[in-house]
Amino acid sequence: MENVKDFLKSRMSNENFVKLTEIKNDRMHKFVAEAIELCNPKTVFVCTDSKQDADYIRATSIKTGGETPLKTKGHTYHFDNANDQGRDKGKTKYLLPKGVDLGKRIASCEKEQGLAEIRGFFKNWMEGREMLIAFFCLGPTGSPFSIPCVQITDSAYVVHSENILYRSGYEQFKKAGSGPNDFFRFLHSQGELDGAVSKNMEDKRIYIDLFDNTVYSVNTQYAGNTVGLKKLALRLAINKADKEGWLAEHMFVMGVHGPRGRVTYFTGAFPSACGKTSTAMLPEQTIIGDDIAYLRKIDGQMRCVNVEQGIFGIIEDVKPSGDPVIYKALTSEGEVIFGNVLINDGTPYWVGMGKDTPDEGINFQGKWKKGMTDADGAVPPSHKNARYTIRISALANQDPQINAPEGVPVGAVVYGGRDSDTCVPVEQAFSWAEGIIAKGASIESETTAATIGQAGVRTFNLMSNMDFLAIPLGKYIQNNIDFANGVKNVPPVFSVNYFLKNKEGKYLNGMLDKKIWILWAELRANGDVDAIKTPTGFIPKYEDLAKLFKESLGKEYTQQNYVEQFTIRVPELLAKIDRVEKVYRETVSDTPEVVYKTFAETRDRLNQAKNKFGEYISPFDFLNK
Ligand code: SPV
Ligand code: MN
Repeated sequence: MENVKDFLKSRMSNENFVKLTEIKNDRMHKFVAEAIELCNPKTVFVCTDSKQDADYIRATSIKTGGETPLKTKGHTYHFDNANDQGRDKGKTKYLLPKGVDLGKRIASCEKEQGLAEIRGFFKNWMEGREMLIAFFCLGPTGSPFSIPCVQITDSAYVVHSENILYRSGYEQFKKAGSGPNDFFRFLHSQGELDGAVSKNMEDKRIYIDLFDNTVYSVNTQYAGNTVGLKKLALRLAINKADKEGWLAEHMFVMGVHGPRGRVTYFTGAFPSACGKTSTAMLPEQTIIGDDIAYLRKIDGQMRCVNVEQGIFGIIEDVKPSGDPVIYKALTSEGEVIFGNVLINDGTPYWVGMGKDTPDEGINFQGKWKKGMTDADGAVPPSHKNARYTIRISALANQDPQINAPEGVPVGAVVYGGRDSDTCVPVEQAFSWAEGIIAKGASIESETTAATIGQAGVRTFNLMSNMDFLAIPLGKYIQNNIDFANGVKNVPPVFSVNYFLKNKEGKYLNGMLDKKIWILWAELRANGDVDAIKTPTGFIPKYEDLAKLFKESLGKEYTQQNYVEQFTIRVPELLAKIDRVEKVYRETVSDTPEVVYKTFAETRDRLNQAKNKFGEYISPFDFLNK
């Protein structure tokens, strides 16, 4: 290409050319020009931050079949291919130059080879289609956290999702003039379509070029694989944060409301389906974000922002009794995209919505009827990973600080997991570093019978960020430990587990009990309550919980409930340490020594307690010692 501007002019309407070139960033022009040359679209549309452009995108998504309107005003639905219902780990790889190694847990391929392969997929693939170019900002605009981004795609559904989920970034780009150079770039094509659905699942690819801050994604539509600013950007951000000394985490951010109007901001990392979104949306608390947070040290304080402004949440089991805030938003007028739910008569339905679903309708695999089966067994009305896309401003409890450029102070960090028989519902770590290691770097989530594969299998998920790590695991852990250096008030670290069961397989807690664990952590973070020291951390005293249950949920909390839930289960805890340590010993070559030391110390404390009290230790035993 001789001259980028001339080329752009020759391939775009004057109106779109003017919109694009009002941003004076040569690097961005070049990225767009190369994408046009490669993909060869029929037309090009440039999105500004205007409502008119946003309306055009939504209308285009509907016109092209990416979305279909529902009865309620503002609602649409979208279906992905039956084999495109989640993030595709097998097809997601880092493009690494020769000599760069991220360790064996991180999938990669040789950069030049990978680029050639993926360019082959993009070649002329937008022929006859419109290319959409959109500008967004990760984090609030005009803030030390902001990362400007450009998304190029042939899917209006992708841009529409981004319009809901992210802050617009066209004006910010314009203001920045010829900079910045290191903005994130995303190129996506749906590939060949069957109706409006990507069809070549074998050729799905998500390739991440860390050295060029660019992600390529093709032959897929599922948002976790295509919406550049979500999990694709998280991978680039983890790499950038490592270089610049901050943290990019798979975390919610919420305001927890303590006594006398006090608000303490929590960040929390939980693997998928472990209660992260419903924690962030707890009634009477305020939400900043449910999925991705950036943390920086500013003037000796840990501060964080939500990278997003919307939620792409799991819809299964969202019902009025468990998630009243989001249920209300999803059943009111306003912009919502329902993904992979059951549609009947212009109305969306999902499993666990608290009312009967119809006996037939259409879903992600076509026409659906009750009792239908396929090779995997019964076909559910809505997919297990069916989702909704909505702005946080549509929720009744949006936190007023959501767009604060300087973020909010981190008052506590929570790591969530999922197990039926090991970890107590809530526990405070002994220190920041011990919390990072024994809570965050030891997260496991247990499969249930409802998910694919065997029930009861525990999956290791480092800080719940495992799928997105773009740096070696040991380095990532060390960065997290070191992040507390120079911080004046280091926040306490907690673990939570909402999924304990009794011997009969019945959950030991109600859906809203998580609120009590979080409120207790808020009291602890502010030094309002004492706690009981166990071999694995500090757990609540019975009286404090009983009071919180009564005041906040109007529930009687018995000593028997407490003992059942907070018994220290020594054999299971030892087995967990063994499992997690094995992962580090066998698959991570740069594990910091302090990780093994922490495991050894915890093991010693558990063994000592076992010798004194037995294998299953009531919390009262620690009190009476
Ligand atoms: C998750 O799976 O952690 C999500 C949804 O938040 S996805 O966009 O697929 O990553
Ligand atoms: Mn997530």
